[in-house]
Amino acid sequence: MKKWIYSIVGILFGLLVSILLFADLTPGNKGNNEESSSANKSNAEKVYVPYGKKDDYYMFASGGHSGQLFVYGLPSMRKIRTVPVFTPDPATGYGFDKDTKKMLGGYTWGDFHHPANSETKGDYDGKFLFANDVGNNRVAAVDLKTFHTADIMKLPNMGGPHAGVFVTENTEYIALPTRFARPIGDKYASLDKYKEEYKGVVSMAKFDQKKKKFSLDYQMVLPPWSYDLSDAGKKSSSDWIVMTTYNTEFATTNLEINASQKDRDYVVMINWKKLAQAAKEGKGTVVNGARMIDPRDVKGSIYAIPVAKSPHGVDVTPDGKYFVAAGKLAPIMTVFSFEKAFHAMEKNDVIKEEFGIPVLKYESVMEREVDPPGALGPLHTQFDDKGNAYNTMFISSEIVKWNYKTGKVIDRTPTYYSPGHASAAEGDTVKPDGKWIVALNKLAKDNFLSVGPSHPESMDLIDISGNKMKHVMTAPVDPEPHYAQIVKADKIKPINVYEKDEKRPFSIWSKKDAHIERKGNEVHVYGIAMRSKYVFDAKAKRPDEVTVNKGDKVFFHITNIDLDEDITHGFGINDYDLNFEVQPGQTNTLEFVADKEGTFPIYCTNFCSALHQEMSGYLLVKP
Ligand code: K7E
Ligand code: CUA
Repeated sequence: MKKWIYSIVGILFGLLVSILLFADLTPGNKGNNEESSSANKSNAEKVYVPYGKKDDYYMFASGGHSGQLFVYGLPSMRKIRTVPVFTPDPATGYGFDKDTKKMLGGYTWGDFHHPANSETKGDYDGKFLFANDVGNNRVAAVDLKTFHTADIMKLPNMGGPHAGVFVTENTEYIALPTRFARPIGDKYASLDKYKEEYKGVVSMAKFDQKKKKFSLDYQMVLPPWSYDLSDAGKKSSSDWIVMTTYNTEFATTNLEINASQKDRDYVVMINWKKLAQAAKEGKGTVVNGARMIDPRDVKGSIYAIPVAKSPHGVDVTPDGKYFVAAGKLAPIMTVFSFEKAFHAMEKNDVIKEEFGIPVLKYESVMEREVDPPGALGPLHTQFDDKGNAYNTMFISSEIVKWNYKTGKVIDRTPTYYSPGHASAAEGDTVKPDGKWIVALNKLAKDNFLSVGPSHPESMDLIDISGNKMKHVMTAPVDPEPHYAQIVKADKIKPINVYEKDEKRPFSIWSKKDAHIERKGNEVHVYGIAMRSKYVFDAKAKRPDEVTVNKGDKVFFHITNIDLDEDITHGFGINDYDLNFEVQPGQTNTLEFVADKEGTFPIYCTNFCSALHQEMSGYLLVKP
């Protein structure tokens, strides 16, 4: 496209932004939402899951700046669980008990953007879910057997791993590209030195599924551009990752204007396998314990392709043959061909170098541009099983369905309102289901009963099984489900209880083994929780009493010996600001200093039986 087209598009875009920003979007303006009562009835039937039946899908939605993971059932859209990941959760004691407190590393906030399920051969395998923390540079793994966070790793040298998480085809790597450029090694550098000293970094983490432990294999050092949500190749393109960039202007202030100057930014193609090999051979340098490789030093490992102005997400098609970049500021979707890109690399069809990165000729890699009239602000792309793509349009508040092989626009449906991501059932796999798509909207406006100046976010459930999309329902959701993945329910196989393991450190499995050990000023309580009592010291006059001296370091090692599904016991200490839980068959430790003298009731905080109220004890702290 020519420059003048972009200028016209830019003006139209500006106009529409103002119209949409100041428009009063009352229910009367909801376009085609005046459905007949029979359509409403059939919509209601689609989402009704009668008692005794269960939902067909899990939807794993990131909790945005709550730092947590939200689990929904689909199609009912019922919220089933909040799984704490990056932020303490007093209700379950996450971040209170010893192990999870250590795992959180003192952080009380996280910003979780993009969930990614572990994959085998490009298909969700139902084992783990990975999470990124844009706020404090961390990556987490949630074990889908227990729905507990299994490990968290801090990522050095990063400025907000916003553009991940995504996994390679067999979860060889969990990729986390940065959003903000920063000087490497947590150093000070003036913003005047942005171009020289600041870097964009991609962390390539590995996760050992047996040990449930992360390790940082290597990091890529890239120009200080900003990167948005990226994707890994599939099948014939599985060695590559693709990332969109913005701020190739190197703006350091007022990015709104300064990072939107150029007509073109880039999609970056990186061969992660070549770089992994280079890392293995010890190439690059080690900074903050991380091996850092500059792809420019590894021949043929990095290319850039021009793409329309400030693109947002880039997504690889299920067949692995194409990648689609969404335009954001130039309202087009651009389909690129991997095959053409490989061919252009072979022929060295390079127009210039940018920051030492060879730039492939746009026309040699581009397959087609799709430009639905009036559709504005394309952000992300999802897919179905019939070769169709679905794009969220943030500004025109809709989803556009189009065929990525022909470019033909097939259907459009409004969303309420302003979708960021959408998530299609099995949408990031090699085999999407083509049944549902959920638009994750940033604004709910007038959708629900008002709760004051700030509203929840909203999500639209849309039936995509037919040729035409059918908007089925809208539901409120806690801020902010940024992205979600929808996984077939039968792929997820959670356990019912933690297995009894007599060798587990600090566990005891019988009432009579409950005892207290004192070592200097450390008091270790080896106790049990069961319906409906605690036993801390089997031989004591009052087995549910613990007496310590002020200043003692106290450890409550509690095992829940009720090996019965759903019988979780809580453990709260009145006036000590402490609470944690033990799930069936679990052992957890609470560690604290008894710095307050007095008499403190202990009680079970999680309703567990008719005698739950009686499940209590005392902590006595002597002066
Ligand atoms: Cu998920 Cu830019 Cu945060 Cu889009 S990325 S909305
Ligand atoms: Cu145990 Cu309530």
